Amino acid sequence: MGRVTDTHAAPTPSSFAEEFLDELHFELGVSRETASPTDLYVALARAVRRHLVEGWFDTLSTQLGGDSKFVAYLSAEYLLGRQLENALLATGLTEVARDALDGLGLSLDELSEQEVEPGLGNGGLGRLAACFIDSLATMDVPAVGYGIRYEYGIFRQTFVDGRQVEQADDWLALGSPWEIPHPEMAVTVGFGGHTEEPAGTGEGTADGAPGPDARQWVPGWTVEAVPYNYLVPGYGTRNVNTLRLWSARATKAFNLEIFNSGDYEAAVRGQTYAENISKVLYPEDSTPQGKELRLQQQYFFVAASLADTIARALGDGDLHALPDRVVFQLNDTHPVIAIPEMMRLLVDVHGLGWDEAWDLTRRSFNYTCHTLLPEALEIWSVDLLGRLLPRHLEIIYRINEEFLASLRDSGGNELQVRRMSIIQEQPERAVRMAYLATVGSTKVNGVAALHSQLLRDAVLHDFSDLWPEKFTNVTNGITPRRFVRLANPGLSALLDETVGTGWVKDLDQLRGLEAHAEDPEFRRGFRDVKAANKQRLVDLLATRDGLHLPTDALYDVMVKRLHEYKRQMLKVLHVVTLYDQVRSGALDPADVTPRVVVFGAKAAPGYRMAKDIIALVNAVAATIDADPALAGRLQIAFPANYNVTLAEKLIPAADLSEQISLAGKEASGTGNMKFALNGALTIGTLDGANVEIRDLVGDDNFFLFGMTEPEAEALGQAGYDPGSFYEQDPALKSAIDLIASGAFSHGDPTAFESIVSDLLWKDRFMVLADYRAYLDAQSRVEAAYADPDAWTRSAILNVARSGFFSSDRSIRDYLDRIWHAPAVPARSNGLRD
Ligand code: TH1
Repeated sequence: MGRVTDTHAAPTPSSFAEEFLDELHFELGVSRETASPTDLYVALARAVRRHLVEGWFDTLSTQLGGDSKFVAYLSAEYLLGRQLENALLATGLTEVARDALDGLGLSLDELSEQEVEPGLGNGGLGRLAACFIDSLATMDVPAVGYGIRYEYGIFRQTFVDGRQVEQADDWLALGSPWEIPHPEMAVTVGFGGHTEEPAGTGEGTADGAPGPDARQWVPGWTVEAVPYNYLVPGYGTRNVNTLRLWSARATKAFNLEIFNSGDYEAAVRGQTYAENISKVLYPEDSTPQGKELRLQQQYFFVAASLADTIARALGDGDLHALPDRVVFQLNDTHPVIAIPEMMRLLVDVHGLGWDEAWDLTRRSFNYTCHTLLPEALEIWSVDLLGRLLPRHLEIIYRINEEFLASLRDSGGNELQVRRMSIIQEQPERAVRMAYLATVGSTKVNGVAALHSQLLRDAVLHDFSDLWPEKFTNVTNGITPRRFVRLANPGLSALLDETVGTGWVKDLDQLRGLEAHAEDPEFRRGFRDVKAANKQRLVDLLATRDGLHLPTDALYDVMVKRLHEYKRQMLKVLHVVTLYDQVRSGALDPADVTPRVVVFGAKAAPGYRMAKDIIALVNAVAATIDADPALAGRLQIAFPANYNVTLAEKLIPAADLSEQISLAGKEASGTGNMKFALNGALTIGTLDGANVEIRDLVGDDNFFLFGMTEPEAEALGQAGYDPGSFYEQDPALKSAIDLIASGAFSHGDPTAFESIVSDLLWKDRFMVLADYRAYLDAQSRVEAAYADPDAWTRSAILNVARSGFFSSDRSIRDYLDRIWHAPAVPARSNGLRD
């Protein structure tokens, strides 16, 4: 027997050190002396991964052995963050690994820093998917996450003269120890071509005849989808679930004939085209890029995942059992092409009749909508769809025909029929993917209470009238493992001491903290944790970004994608106003609460206004820094390349959480939850999940401001005139004038003209209308912060009352309201028994 790890015995530092060196020597082929830091990290990751495999096998055999139902989560994005520390936490090996490495003269913390996070998502939607698969694994729910293994994830952001510059995220360059590729299990995915009458000898029905509704799709070209498995360990359970990401590979590696003829370029051209499909994540947040490649990506991963799912759920079993064996969750509209794909599989490939296939499909799918912005609702032109997926377009037409006929039958008028058609006619014929998802699903959910209500009342109003029982809400959540236990070890230790360790799996236990909010000793401990987290952040930003920041200041943090609806501009106007007032002598610098305003934000590369706002933030930061007037009292820190890794350091250090979107625009937000759970107070509008946060933590512990959704809606209807707000508020006028004067652009008044004129003439997200209320709320923040005891009490209550925002609770809601898939704890099967 070779040097097989005996995972039955609990690992010790010395056995773990041996495994680590095994990996380094025999798998990576480097010696301890010549190993680079990356080598050491990779060897460590692989040594840890060994301890997940047995639980993974047990999980697979338990789940596949019985007749349990499983959740297939279809998502174009998974924003995973670093894997090593999470795997150590799940396996309980953190201290063993630390000691083992110490013994070798190495540092666990230093090696952890080598890991490049897999940034396979843009923002909240992708991070939500990552939190959900963590909770599913922790709760022993049979589940597979399906997605795309982008070769390049979300771009790396740098600043050049304060402007965003994007660099490719080659996260795979130094190896990827967490994935297990299975090229032998590749699935062929077709594109293009045409449809025709089926031949009588297809796979078809049992007797080989095609079903009555079948057509034959003859694709014009194909690619292979190669699965890469990622292990998703549950916390405090044997269960290890699977995340299966697909990578595109050319069907014929290259055309040997052409290659031999000497035309090397032509030989690889086809390969390059095919493999481009999983090359890069679309760096758009909230707005879909209407690009052919994006549709290719969507169909690519969906087709592979459905083939995989059906094989897994049914084997050779009965297709009619499908809805009892698997439930698909569509993460926004990106995977909605799965609905016609399922119909194609059932009708064309398996020979079922249309009605039966439609019934099975509808019973198997559910759809989560994550937005309200009209520009974010995906549509695909009939032209493009017909070219890329001709059979799917035929199926969509028939779904629509039957749906519209049923509407007419039940007395729907022609106007209503047109409004609800899955096919829009103007300005071009196109498929409305959200409508297709709604018609083809059992349940449709929004991601926060307000959002779900607005879906019913506005975006999908007709559908909710027709099928009220179809609509439900599942408020988003975040995993306490990553966002408290790992990100905030100081707070975690305090929680363990105070309420026991059960909170990590049962976040409602944080309620037990309330009793301690008045205890001076506990408050001191809590404040010490916050201070230590600030120190940790200050140290990090000094080495990472060369920033010099004080620790004894209010940390006011706004981190999220840069988007006008999120209103980073409102925060900028607040800072500019303070600066302006000090400069003009209206405000004594001694009266300014020492404050560090932290921004973190990536802008979509093609989003001009967002990039201009980034440049403005950096310009204001530099100007304030260079001016002695505010020295040590007000500073902006804008570290580049905000990502999950940085979030884990920033959020625990925050005092104030900025959640200031225009009411009715942010579907949920999830950063808002992370801050509250880490003891920051929120300044926010009644938008998304802010509403629920405020309800839970209490009005006294939340700085509310701004218009409500109906008020904003009414103002828009009445004809919003931002100029009138500018004219009527001298502080606002002066702040905008200061930007327009070139004060932040070396005297160049044109630098931020686009921002200024947009604010004055358009201001789609009503920044100016909420400015005064926001400044007043910031004054309340300052007053509250001046009383450290009261502030700490509020912060403690934020933590104590945020248990609801665990993604475990979200998953419980999905299970109860939508999935009805019972937990199945993995049984030990004994890898080597
Ligand atoms: C985000 C929402 O903006 C955010 O409010 C929510 O908390 C999060 O999803 C999770 O539910 C969205 N991200 C995207 C990304 C794309 C398209 C639509 C949305 S909505 C590409």
